[in-house]
Amino acid sequence: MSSEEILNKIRDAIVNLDIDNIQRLCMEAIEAGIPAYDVVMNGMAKGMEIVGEKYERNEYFLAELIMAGEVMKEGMKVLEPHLKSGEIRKIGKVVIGTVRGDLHDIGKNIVATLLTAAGFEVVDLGVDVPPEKFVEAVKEHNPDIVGMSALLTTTMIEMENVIKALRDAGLRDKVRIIIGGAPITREFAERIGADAAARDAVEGVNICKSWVSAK
Ligand code: B1M
Repeated sequence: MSSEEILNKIRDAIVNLDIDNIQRLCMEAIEAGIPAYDVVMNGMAKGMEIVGEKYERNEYFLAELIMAGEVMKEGMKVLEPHLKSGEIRKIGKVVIGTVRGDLHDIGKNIVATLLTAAGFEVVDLGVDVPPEKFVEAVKEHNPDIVGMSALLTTTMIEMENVIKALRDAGLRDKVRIIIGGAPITREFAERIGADAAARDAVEGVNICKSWVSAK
């Protein structure tokens, strides 16, 4: 089977909510020499996009969204050990979280995993993170970068609240801020005073790498 065929099977396993076979397929991909990184971005993430489209067309409902998230997490269990960096020296520190009111964490987890694989120390605050918790984490961990994720148009505004809270605490200029998630645009990032917006995890990691290498 070609790499493309294996990746398509993994994509379809997400779309078909096939929790029984996702780990086996991910193992097959690794054994076939496909980088774990490609399995996430060109297999599973593609499947999640299709699940989202089906939800929009009322072909899938909330139960299917939850199940698709679970299938993706099962696949990640196989792939994560293959994504981890062997580096001892860390290239920078990132505090990351999904903003208040938002429980979507699959994309944020991929970003955190790929950042770790790229050599960053990552402090993951989880989901539904209020601005005060971002501020506390910046005080405690002194990161180079703060990363925020939001998937809902109703929660993206929380990103601005985090930036305001960092500004009020005198911490805004000590960190670079990157934001991401399906509804996030460059224009929005500029408007709320973030330093960058990333369309996907790969772009996000590249932006973070460029910031620490320019230090
Ligand atoms: Co929700 N949901 N959901 N959901 N869900 C969306 C986001 C939605 C677009 C579906 C739709 O209508 N088409 C829609 C939002 C509409 C809107 O706001 N305009 C929606 C809705 C409405 C809801 C609920 C309100 C549904 C309800 O209860 N009626 C509810 C809200 C709960 C809450 O958060 N308070 C809800 C709940 C859920 C589940 C819990 C069931 C589940 C999440 C499970 C989980 O995360 N653990 C879920 C899912 C799975 C989705 C979809 C189908 C998939 C999201 C996902 O994981 N994508 C989603 C539809 C869609 O996005 N097309 C949808 C795969 C992931 C790899 O992509 O997260 O975009 P993504 O991350 C990418 C990039 O965006 C980027 O890199 C990642 C990898 O490349 N990125 C960053 C993300 N963060 C970044 C940070 C960075 C850099 C890059 O730097 C820091």
